[in-house]
Amino acid sequence: MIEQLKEKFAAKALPLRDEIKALVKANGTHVLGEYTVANIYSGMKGIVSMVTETSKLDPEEGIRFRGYTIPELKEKLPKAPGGKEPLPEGLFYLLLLGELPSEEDVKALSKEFAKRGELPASAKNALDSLPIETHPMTQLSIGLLACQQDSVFAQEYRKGMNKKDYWESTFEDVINVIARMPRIAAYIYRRTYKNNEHIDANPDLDLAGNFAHMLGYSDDEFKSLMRIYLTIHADHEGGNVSAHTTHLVGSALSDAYLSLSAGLNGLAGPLHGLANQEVVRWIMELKKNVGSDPSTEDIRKYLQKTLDEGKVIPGYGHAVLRKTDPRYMAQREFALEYMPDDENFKIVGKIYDVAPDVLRATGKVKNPWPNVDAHSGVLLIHYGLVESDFYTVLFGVSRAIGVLTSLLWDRALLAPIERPKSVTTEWVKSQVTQEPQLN
Ligand code: HAX
Repeated sequence: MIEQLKEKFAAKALPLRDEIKALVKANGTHVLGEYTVANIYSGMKGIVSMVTETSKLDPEEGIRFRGYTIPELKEKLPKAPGGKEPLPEGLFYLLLLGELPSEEDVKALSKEFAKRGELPASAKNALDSLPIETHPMTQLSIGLLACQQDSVFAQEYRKGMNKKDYWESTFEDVINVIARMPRIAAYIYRRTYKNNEHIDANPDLDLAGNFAHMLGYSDDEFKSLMRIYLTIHADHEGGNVSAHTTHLVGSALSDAYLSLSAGLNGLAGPLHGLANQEVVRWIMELKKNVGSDPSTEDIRKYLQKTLDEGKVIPGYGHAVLRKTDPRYMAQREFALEYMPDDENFKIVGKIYDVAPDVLRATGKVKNPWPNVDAHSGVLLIHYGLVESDFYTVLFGVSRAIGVLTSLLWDRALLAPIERPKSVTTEWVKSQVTQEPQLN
């Protein structure tokens, strides 16, 4: 199956390489936009500066994966027998080829991931050598790097491969890394929180089901949660920190292991993926202060206190989105179906009732609505996964699917090394024409 997938990918990606060449030749001077002094001092937001084929984010509507919204994915992607949630293998197929997979395609992918997931001893040894209090995201990055000696791309590059063939060895790396990420993550979870008692993979399960199993959760609902979780966190177009970092590092022809590890280090920041951990810590602090059934007024005061202390409200705001994140809504729907009376879910709902007003009142927050991270933690707690320091690792396992698919497209399209121009403030000042001051 994997050979067929490779052929299908080549049939889609390689002609696009020539198309892009022709597009740039014919339209290379076409102006797409302008940027301002404010743009370069605000994290380059709003500057169109890169191409990502797999997904696109609209500020009002949210993410579309190859043109499909999350509700459409839930309807159209294959599911596990008896399950309602899409399988992340299906999303990988969609991101890779731009077309929906059949049940058979997804089953074959599940098998392939199960076959390729085995970790080298180097990864387990590297993880075992770390102090147990090492943050799970640091462990994830190190565990992945400790597999890097297996990179097919790095080995072929050393032998002197033709640049036209870069994508083929990257294809192997991408499948291998996606297969290994849940195993690295489960290894970290069991060594850190479960007395180093590991659980063997079950090759008959799908990627997310097997992940739940290796973490030590046999509940079918938890498996469903992992399936939707790994699907919706996978991709969010190219400019977010984890995707952009993976792409940037990959542009130096660093292999998939090195590039993703760098991306994961970005995901580990509290303004990005670590926000899911921070949200739960914030909710637990709130409960400690005002009890487990806080009123909306209690919550309003606690939100204000957080802002007054010069901190951010985790799980709220976004650099691009200007509406409630559809990934938040997908998780809310899951909660409404499976755990409507959960105490923490109710608190998340109450925060949603008041936080946007509190944030709007600051007069500066551009998006007062919740993002993906506002919701994920309480779902995990419900099923007993209470170790919040581990939450961003789950995000990382999912994010690998999106950013590595993009890395593969970069290789196929022969994306160049990325090297934006930087300037000094002295230079900016010299460019700004000062109006004569009137006295
Ligand atoms: N709480 C308090 N202040 C906030 C805020 C929030 N949730 N969101 C934005 N602001 C503040 C900014 O810190 C900034 O303040 P200063 O002018 O004093 O620097 C101001 O409002 C304007 O910021 P913005 O333009 O609205 O937002 P940015 O694009 O700069 O930042 C962030 C986007 C997501 C980083 C921001 O909203 C934030 O810090 N949110 C909380 C952390 C979080 O939830 N991160 C996860 C985001 C989604 C994601 O990547 N998931 O992985």
